[in-house]
Amino acid sequence: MIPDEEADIVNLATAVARGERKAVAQALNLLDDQRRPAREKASALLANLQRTQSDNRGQLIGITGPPGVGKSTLGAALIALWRQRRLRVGVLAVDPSSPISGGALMGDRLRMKSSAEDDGVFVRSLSDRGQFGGLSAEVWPMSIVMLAGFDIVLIETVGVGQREVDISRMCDTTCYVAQPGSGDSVQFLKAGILEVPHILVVNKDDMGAIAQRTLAELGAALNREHPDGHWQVPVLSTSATNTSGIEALADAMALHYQELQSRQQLESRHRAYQAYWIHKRLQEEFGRFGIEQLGGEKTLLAQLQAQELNLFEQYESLRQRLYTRGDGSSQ
Ligand SMILES: Nc1nc2c(ncn2[C@@H]2O[C@H](COP(=O)(O)OP(=O)(O)O)[C@@H](O)[C@H]2O)c(=O)[nH]1
Ligand SMILES: [Mg+2]
Repeated sequence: MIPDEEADIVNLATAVARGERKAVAQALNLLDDQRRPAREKASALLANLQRTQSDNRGQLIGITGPPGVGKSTLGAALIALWRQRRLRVGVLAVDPSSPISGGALMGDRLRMKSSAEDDGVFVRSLSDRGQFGGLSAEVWPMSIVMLAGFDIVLIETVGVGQREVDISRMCDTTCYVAQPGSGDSVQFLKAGILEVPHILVVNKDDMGAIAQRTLAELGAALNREHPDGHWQVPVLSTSATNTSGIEALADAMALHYQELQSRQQLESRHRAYQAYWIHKRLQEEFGRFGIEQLGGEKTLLAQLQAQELNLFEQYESLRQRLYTRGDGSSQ
């Protein structure tokens, strides 16, 4: 890059870190641009943000669960509460059927300006491109940008099974939302198909007894100690439409973040998300064979987590290694 462009990137990073909407939008568009000069700029931007914003990180929250369970409605209710608490929120909406949208945030009931006017909320919809376990491949790079500019970054994904695993490997706090009367969640948790979330929510509490029963079943099915350690998984009940239980949910999320902070786990977790992201991209591009060429998944992840290089640099240098071996493109 020429010096002028470097200065532009520094300015852009500074404006993103201040949460300026135009800058955030511009940065996200840059990440979407696959042309080579844009890739270089995006790489420089991410490197700058990761270098300068490491102490100033927002909380990355994943909200997941089956379609129709109320994730988007719950997200909107949480956002309204977070805004009352003066927290600035970025949203990466991956669910194409019912994304957390500006529309969901409007209405006098919530006594807030629409997200289009509210400077403290920024919503970006992402396509679910089928790959990446239901998470769009842009999710992690975009999270880096959003985390620099907002106190909370919320990601909504749909699905049951593998997708929860993916989101839990790229979020600080994972919240699984279950449907009253559906035994699936209980079964999946018991069978180990569902990665244990940090917070479990039974939504639609307004449905009454059936919601209470599911709450009890989930509470009983779950070993409350999270596999990460040092965290008891709360099983909460909410009604997103009646906005009940939202404060307790937001408090549990904040508590989990404090826990991660006090144990100084954010930095290492973020390195792990990044390693995982690079590994997934390489696997998509070069297949299992490519990963084996790089020493196998375990070795690769360990190496990536130990490195100081920035996201795209790490990714590109590994791609180059596979291409120059001449055996990467065969998959
Ligand atoms: N009764 C009831 N309905 C809800 C609640 N939360 C969401 N819904 C409804 O469930 C449907 C699906 O909600 P949505 O947020 O789009 O679910 P998502 O697919 O998980 O994002 C909508 O019709 C909502 O109005 C709730 O707490 N109680
Ligand atoms: Mg939705």
